[in-house]
Formats: sequence, C-alpha cells, structure tokens
Amino acid sequence: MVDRAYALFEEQQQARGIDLNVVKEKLKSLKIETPSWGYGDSGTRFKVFQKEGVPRTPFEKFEDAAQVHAVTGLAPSVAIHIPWDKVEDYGKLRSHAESLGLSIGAVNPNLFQEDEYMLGSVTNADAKVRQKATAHLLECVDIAKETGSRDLSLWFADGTNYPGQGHIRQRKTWMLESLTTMYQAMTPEMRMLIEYKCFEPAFYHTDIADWGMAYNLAQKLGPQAEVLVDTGHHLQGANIEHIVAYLLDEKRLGGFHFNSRKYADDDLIVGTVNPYELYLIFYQILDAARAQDAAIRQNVEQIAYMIDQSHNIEAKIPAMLRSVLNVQTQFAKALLINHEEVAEAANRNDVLAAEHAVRRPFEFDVTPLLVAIREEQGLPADPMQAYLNSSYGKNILVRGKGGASW
Ligand code: LRH
Ligand code: MN
Ligand code: MN
Repeated sequence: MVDRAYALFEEQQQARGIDLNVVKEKLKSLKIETPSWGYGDSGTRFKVFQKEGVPRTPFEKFEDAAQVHAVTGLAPSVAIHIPWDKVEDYGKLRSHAESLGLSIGAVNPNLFQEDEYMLGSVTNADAKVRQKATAHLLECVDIAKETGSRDLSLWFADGTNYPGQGHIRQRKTWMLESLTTMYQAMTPEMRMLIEYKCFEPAFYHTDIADWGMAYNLAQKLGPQAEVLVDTGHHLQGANIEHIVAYLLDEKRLGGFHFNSRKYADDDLIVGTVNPYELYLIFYQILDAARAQDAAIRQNVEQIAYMIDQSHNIEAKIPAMLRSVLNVQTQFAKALLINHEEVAEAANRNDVLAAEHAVRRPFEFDVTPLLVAIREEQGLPADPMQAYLNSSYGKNILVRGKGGASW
C-alpha cells in the first residue's frame, strides 16, 4: 500500500523535474536540537502546571530527549541552560548524553532569573552586577569546553520599562564590552549566537531588540559571532524569511529557535500556527544553498536548527516529537520546490506563475516520502504512534510531580 503511494508520489515529482533520491539524502541529513527546558515544567506568567513524570534532573531530561531521537532519528543533540542544568560534573553529563546516543548542544547562559538582574545584567548601571553577569558568560565558555559544545547561545532580558530608566547608548557600550570579553575567551571552534527579541520582559526598550542590532554586534565582535533567529521574537507581520535571506547573504545566520506564535512570544509547538512561514524559511535556506558564493553555501551548512518551546498544557515528550516532525514535514515540502521554475517565472515577470511555483509543493502530501526515508533508516513509519505505544510515558510516572521547572 505504502509502496504504491510512494510510486505515485515519485511519478508526480519526476514529472515536475524533482529527483527524489537527492531529496531523500537531504532529508536524512536534517538534524534538530531540542532544548532541555522543553522537557521540564514551564508555563505562562499566570501558572506553571506541574505534570507527573517530568524529569527531576538534567540527566533525566537527556533520557527523555533520547526518546525523541530514538523514534525520529532527527534530534541527536540537546541544548542546556545554565543554571537550570547546573551539575557538579559536566563531564559526567556529557558521558550520560553519549551513552544515550546524544550530544550536548548549545550552552545557554541565563542572566534573567536572579534578583540582581532586575534592572539589567551586562547593561546594569551597577558595575558589580555587570561584572557578575560577564563572569557567568565566561563560566559558560568553560562549561562549553567540558561539554564539547560548539555554540554559545545568548539571549538577554536586558531592557527598560520607562523612558529615562536607563541610558540606551551607554547600555549599548556595556553590552559590547561584555560580549567582547566573552568572545575573546572562546576557542576558535566556538560560535557565539546572538538572539534578539522585540520586547518582554522589558516593555519600553530591549537592548538587543531586533536582528539588525544582533547583526551589528556580531559584525563588531568578529566572524565567530552570528545571529540567532527565534521565530517568536518579532513584531506582528515581520517577514522572517526575508531576515533569513538577508543574514544568509551576509553569512551571519547562526541558527534558529523554532516555535509557533499567534500573538507574541507564545512558545507554541512549531508548525502548528503558521506552517507556511516555516516552509518559506526553508525555501530561502534552500535557495541560498544554491548560491554561487561558496561562503553563503557554507553558512547554510552551519545553521543550527534548534527548538525553543515552553510546553505549558501539553505532555512534554509528545509535544517535542510533534515539533521535530513538523519541522521535518515543512523541510520535506520545501525540498520539492523547483528553483529553476521559480526563477524562470520571476525573470519573465510572471508574478502568478512564480508564486504558484513556490506554493505548489506546500500543498503536496509528503507522507509517502517520509515513510520511505524512515523505512530506509530503520525508523518507525509513524514515530508519534511508536512512542505512544511504548511504555516509556507510563514508566516515568514514578518520578511523580514537582520535577524540574524554570
Ligand atoms: C527568550 C528565549 C531565550 C531563552 C529561552 C528560555 O524568550 O527565547 O532563548 O533562553 O526563551
Ligand atoms: Mn529563544
Ligand atoms: Mn523566546
């Protein structure tokens, strides 16, 4: 049955000039990092619901993450957040991850949960607070050495609620000073990914509010600094795929924090609210993968695809499975775009034909393709069902309630 569906699908794609063997290889190379904090209890400012079976330690978070990778083959690394994932011995955490077939991914310093940071961390008017914040950034560089992580992923809650509360230009200088100290401590293999966010928790101004500010910092710091695009961190209507194309052309796209939103930084499961946006992001990436400039193509190869979600009402492991599978589905669809067809229509100034060439693959059902690659990789054809059929979700209930939370 499946074979017939695949044969039909292949015939349809061949007629459009798409070679499914190439598509399959690219699909198999997709890797998506999941966040340790996505396995713990998290929520909104109104309530964090405590779920039964939530990991109690960073070690247990990795055990849950291993389940996501086992049935999808898509999620071999896990990002950590310090101090949420603080442990005595990071070498031990690394060995634990490796014993589960995982690696430790991006190290995320946390400069937003201590009382001292209420009025800013690296941009605080108090020099002692700035020094403490910078020391934490340096501690995270050391942790990354122990965990074998390439990426240090930076997000600052720094900002103000009222005009005059802080001196915007002075704070910009302090931000650069602190990041420069951190940059100099990094090994040549490391990358600093600078994340921006338009607002929240600060509501008047945020020190790194948009991609342009992050890009400017990255340029000043040097080639190991790049921009991190969190899909939830833009004002309504922002054209994220345009930002992606622009940063790729500048060879400064470090990676993504994928999630979905309807209103603000809602941190919902990626691909649930606006799958077409995700598809169009992949369209720009795949277009850049065909660029003449080898440096742009190299940037595409280095993109870190990461999930950043807070599962409030959802069961954590199935929610994470849904996320990585949704990313895989949109990537698969985008791989079916015939770029020559798009270019040919655009060059003729045929607006409707160009739009059609981009949109059409989004409308295909890629299930036969996904089932085919999963079978070739020895993975379950339906990873979600395979997880739900396993006893893992029931077995972890012995952990009880009150596990890790942010
Ligand atoms: C901020 C953010 C950032 C944090 C994470 C928990 O909204 O996106 O990446 O590290 O959430
Ligand atoms: Mn994020
Ligand atoms: Mn966020």
